[in-house]
Amino acid sequence: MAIRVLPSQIIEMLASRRHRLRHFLWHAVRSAWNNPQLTDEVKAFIRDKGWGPPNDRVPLDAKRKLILDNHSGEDFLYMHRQMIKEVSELLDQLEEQSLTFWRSIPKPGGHPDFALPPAWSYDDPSESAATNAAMTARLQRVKSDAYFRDTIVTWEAFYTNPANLAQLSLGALGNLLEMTIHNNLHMRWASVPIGYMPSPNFDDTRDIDPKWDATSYDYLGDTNSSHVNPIFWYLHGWVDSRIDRWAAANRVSEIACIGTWTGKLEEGWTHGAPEALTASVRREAMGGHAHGHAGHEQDGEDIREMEAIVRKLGSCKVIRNFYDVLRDPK
Ligand SMILES: [Cu+2]
Repeated sequence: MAIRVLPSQIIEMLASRRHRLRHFLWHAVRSAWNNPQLTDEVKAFIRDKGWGPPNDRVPLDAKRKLILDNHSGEDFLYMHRQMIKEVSELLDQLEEQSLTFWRSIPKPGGHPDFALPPAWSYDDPSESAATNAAMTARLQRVKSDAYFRDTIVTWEAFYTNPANLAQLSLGALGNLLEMTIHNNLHMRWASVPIGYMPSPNFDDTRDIDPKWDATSYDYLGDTNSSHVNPIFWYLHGWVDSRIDRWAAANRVSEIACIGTWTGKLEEGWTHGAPEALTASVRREAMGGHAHGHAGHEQDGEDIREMEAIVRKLGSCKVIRNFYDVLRDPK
């Protein structure tokens, strides 16, 4: 069995600027929301554009400590479950084989499809030599066999054991999963990026270069591109199946989430339908115009507004991404 590559229509949908920005902003707004550097003016702008998290429900407090009792971890699990549902429905529609998930995290030297891409060295001129060296060392560590043996195996066992799951609310589980094993798995399976968009120092006036919309930009370390990468779906399938294990451990037959935030919904959709994420992209991808429409797909008021929010976040320097697990905690 080779690694599952999604049909081109679905890849194009996932790689569209609209879908990229939705995933990027959903993560970026949550991560930045309580950051003291995010100004009230920018928060008001984000709210005004329909991208404010309901009840300010986000995973981190102003000191970047995890909040485990506000249901924001449910948002994390719910939103990604919607993404999985959306892709699954499209695969059905195309009469293609369904998504396959990791039942357990692939071992070093295990299945060749999941062999780790090698680490790379950081040489970012805007960072000090010490920071570059520290990030390089951390990346090597996350990709090492020892990291699997000492850290991943421990986390995986913890998040699988019903006795532990029975002691956690679903929201606590979601936030813990996201900030521990999930972020690090993204970096463990990441390949050397061609760069990433937008940088934390994204300047206020520049447009987003169309090169970041290419289907080849599928860097797992950036929320703008990670979901274009086939590994994303294996990894998130593993995360998603923790929901059902949690429900079984807690004898919950129907999960009632309070955290169901998926970002600003598309016109005319209410939450709960995966189409609410990307109805218009889906129409284009599946409507038989799968080729050569990159230009017109990039039009649209919603895209302009999302880009404007990205710039505002960038101007406050509050954008964090998966690769930030390699930085010094700030
Ligand atoms: Cu995500």
